[in-house]
Amino acid sequence: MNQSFQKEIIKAEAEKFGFCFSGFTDPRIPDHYPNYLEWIESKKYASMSYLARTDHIEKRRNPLLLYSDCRSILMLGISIRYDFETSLFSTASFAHYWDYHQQISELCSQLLGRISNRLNLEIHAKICSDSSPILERSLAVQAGLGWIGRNSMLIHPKYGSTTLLAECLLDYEFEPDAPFVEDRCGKCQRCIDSCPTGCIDPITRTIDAHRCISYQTIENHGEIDPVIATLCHNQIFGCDLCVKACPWNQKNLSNLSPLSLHQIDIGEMKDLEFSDAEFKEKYQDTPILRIKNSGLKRNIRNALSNLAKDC
Ligand code: B12
Repeated sequence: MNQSFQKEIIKAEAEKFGFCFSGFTDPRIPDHYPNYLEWIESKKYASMSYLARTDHIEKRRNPLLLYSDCRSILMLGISIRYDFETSLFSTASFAHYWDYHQQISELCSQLLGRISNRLNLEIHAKICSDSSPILERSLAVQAGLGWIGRNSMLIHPKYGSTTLLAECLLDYEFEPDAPFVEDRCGKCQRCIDSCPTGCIDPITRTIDAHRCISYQTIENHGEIDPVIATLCHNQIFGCDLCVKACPWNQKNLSNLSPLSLHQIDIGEMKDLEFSDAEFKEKYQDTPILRIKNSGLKRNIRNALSNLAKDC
């Protein structure tokens, strides 16, 4: 069986597992690694100091340090909805699913088992999805899956940027796909206009985490700067404003591939009285667990105070 036929089989199988797009790249120094270094040097990572750790920086430059047997990389995308009803509070789309890290990793290992069977090859892999020091968006561009929008999201021409990325570092060499070279943002500035804190730098296509609502409500474990806190309005976990504003996400959601991530009903989150044990019980295996009881309470109080100002 020739390589391109094998790759077609893998892509078709990936689709059956719910991945809406897939492509191949190789473990060379990522084409846009210098952009990462520039971002780190300009300290836009705020308190996420793990991003600037020397060993992490090295791994981002050289995927072989993550998995020394890696010969090629299968990049995958899975679409998530963004049309969840906003109740009193607003939460990022991915919070409406059980922890995606676990779900995607499980789907990837099932997919790899299926591929090994169909191709009659024993393929070993390291699976990553937002869990490892690897430049996921850069690799996705390299694998031909889309371009980087002004808001720094990977935008796929059909599925937009309401997607999560994953990659399987394979110990088998598949020929890389051609990179995506176009920039289809044109003159559009809608993501920039949509961001209340102005955290998007349209020139470098990066985010200044200090001012990003997603960072403030999920990754900042301390106090939120009072000016930014007001701009967070009713957002209590993550932010999709720049994603929702993007014209590439305005298509009919029924066009999307069958979703394979399991949703949860998070309900109205008025958990101000919760003990740590109650919080843990309610949010076990959900993305919300990351911000702990104290983080959720901080965000709810902030949102209530902002909503009160509206009245
Ligand atoms: C740290 C982090 C954050 C930080 C910082 C975000 C940022 N934009 O840098 C915070 C907490 C703010 C965050 C927020 C969100 N995140 Co986040 N995050 C990450 C993480 C762990 C690292 C990103 C990083 O390295 N940033 C530094 C910048 C410089 O690197 P970069 O974004 O990868 O950018 C590269 C490309 O732009 C590339 N590049 C490639 N081609 C080109 C072309 C040109 C012209 C240019 C200029 C650049 C360029 O150069 C850069 C360096 O290689 C990744 C997972 C991972 N391991 O990659 C997820 C990841 C980027 N996040 C993701 C998601 C879903 C989100 C949120 C939507 C969650 C939410 N709803 O709240 C928001 C979106 C905010 C935004 N507009 O980016 C997804 C993005 C999927 C996608 N389709 O793009 C990822 C890939 C996780 C995943 N596995 O799905 N995130």
